[in-house]
Amino acid sequence: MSKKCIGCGSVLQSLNVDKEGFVKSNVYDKSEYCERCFKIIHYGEYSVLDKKIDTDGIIRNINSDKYASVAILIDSLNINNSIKNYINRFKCNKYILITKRDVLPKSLKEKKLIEYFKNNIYDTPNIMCISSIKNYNIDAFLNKIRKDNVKRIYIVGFTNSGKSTFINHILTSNLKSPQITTSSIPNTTASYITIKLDNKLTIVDTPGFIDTNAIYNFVDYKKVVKLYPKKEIRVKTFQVKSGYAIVVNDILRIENISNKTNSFSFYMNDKLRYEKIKSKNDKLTILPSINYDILESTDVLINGLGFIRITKVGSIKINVLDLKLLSKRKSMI
Ligand SMILES: Nc1nc2c(ncn2[C@@H]2O[C@H](COP(=O)(O)OP(=O)(O)OP(=O)(O)O)[C@@H](O)[C@H]2O)c(=O)[nH]1
Ligand SMILES: [Mg+2]
Repeated sequence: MSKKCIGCGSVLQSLNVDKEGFVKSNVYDKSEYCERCFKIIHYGEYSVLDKKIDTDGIIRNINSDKYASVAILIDSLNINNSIKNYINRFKCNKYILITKRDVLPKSLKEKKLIEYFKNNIYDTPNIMCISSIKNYNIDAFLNKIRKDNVKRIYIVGFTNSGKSTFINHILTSNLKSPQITTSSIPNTTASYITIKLDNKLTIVDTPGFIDTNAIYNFVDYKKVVKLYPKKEIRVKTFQVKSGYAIVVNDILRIENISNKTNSFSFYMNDKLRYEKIKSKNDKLTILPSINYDILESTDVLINGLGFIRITKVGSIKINVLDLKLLSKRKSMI
């Protein structure tokens, strides 16, 4: 049987340095990890996998496995309306896990978040918030699926939703060594990684789905690593008068184009550069733009970065790297 990298699931090979699973032939026998994983783990050196993830194939495989249940992991900063279609594609027993609870402000009550999800995205009793980093609800989830007699659980979700980190924490909590490679660049996991936790339960890590609307499609990977918040967000709120705008790094400009003051709260990395400018300043106006009429308290999502809560009725203009990054939802908070 071919040997697999325990970090990303690729079949180890020494023939093509540019393909997944490469290890030098002289270390093949003793290697557990491919060279790409080794470099991520030991040197924080990232390279992007040269492979197209077959999303349809993964969903088909899972749907044809009669023992399958799925845990669908959704990044708490990226709860958008399109998730529903994706959840509906899985036909087996499903659990929804909203990940990275630790980055959202503690003041946002979990009950409220879950109610919001049920009412606006997908209604199910099998839903939980988790934080792998804070070891929050990991055991509660395991207890729940054991009680439900789940035999094989596939951990699925978009890339970077935190699947492999979650499994590593399950391993640690079961006194096993965390082995899977994790990183904030897309497609860290390359193939299925099947881990028999014990005689009753098998966990399968899967390659994350690529979201063609997410920020990593439009920014250099080295920069992407720095954009996502690493810990609890300190929300930045600006009172923005008519004729003023807020610029965030070289990514986004949001302008108040109505005649009343509005309030913009940024639920994204507070280490980014936020700057209030007058509308006549043409910073970032070169980027594509869209106008939104705000009719109720609204969140504008920037896919992969977070969201901006706009509390008052009015009109805004947004310039952004690519309009595909943007979506709107009724305010979650
Ligand atoms: N703050 C926080 N960050 C997390 C948490 N879980 C994962 N991350 C971070 O999110 C990034 C992606 O984590 P991974 O576990 O590699 O994500 P994945 O879903 O396995 O990604 P792919 O393998 O590419 O599909 C990493 O930088 C993790 O450190 C969490 O609970 N809280
Ligand atoms: Mg992974």
